[in-house]
Amino acid sequence: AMARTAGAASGSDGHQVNEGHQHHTTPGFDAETGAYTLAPLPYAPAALEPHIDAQTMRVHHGRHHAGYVRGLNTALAKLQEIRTGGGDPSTVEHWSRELSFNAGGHINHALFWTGMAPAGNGGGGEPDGPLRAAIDRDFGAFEQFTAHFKAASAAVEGSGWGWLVYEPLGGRLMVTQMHSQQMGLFASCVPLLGVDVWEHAYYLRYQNKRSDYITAFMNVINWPEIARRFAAATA
Ligand code: MN3
Repeated sequence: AMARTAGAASGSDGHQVNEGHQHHTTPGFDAETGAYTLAPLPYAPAALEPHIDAQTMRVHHGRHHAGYVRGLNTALAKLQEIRTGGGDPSTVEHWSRELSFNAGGHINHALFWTGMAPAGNGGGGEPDGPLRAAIDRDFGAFEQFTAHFKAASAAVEGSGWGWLVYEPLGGRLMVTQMHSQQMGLFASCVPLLGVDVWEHAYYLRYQNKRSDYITAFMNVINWPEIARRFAAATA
């Protein structure tokens, strides 16, 4: 069995709760088996139409995200084999790279699905409360944040993500780019809102029009969930 998270327990809403960790509304780990898991989508695959189409959601979640979960569990198993003398120590670098890429892929997507909700039914609009105040303080205005987030995400070279993150040293929000599934985020930053700009996230409906996809994505952002993540990060 793989290493378990200390203090893991099941929350009253049935979601995984890791005490001391912040993403308690983000399922994707089974404390019973110690394995990372592909949680079901929190809504029907067609629920984000017309902004994100059902076929993209099915393939993206059921094949791409599932692949990262498999890769993450495989990397952990291989590294444990090496620790216990059954594997080849010269492959630690390879499996460490696999761990980084697939753990990134799993966690990014777990945050991505729960960071969205159907437009007009939990998704879209604008944040309020402390998150809104922090956005206004750190970006000047919500509209300026939106323009910055969309531009940064559209301009990611190749495959990657755009993120709104909380940086705890300075206590501020930042927008940053991630390349692949893990490269470019700095240590200690807490990811709050991510948009997947790998082609598999949008190509079926939007082809090469990544900016149109990002504009549509803004209509399905689950701001109450992003505000919960911000509250947890700043607690
Ligand atoms: Mn993806």
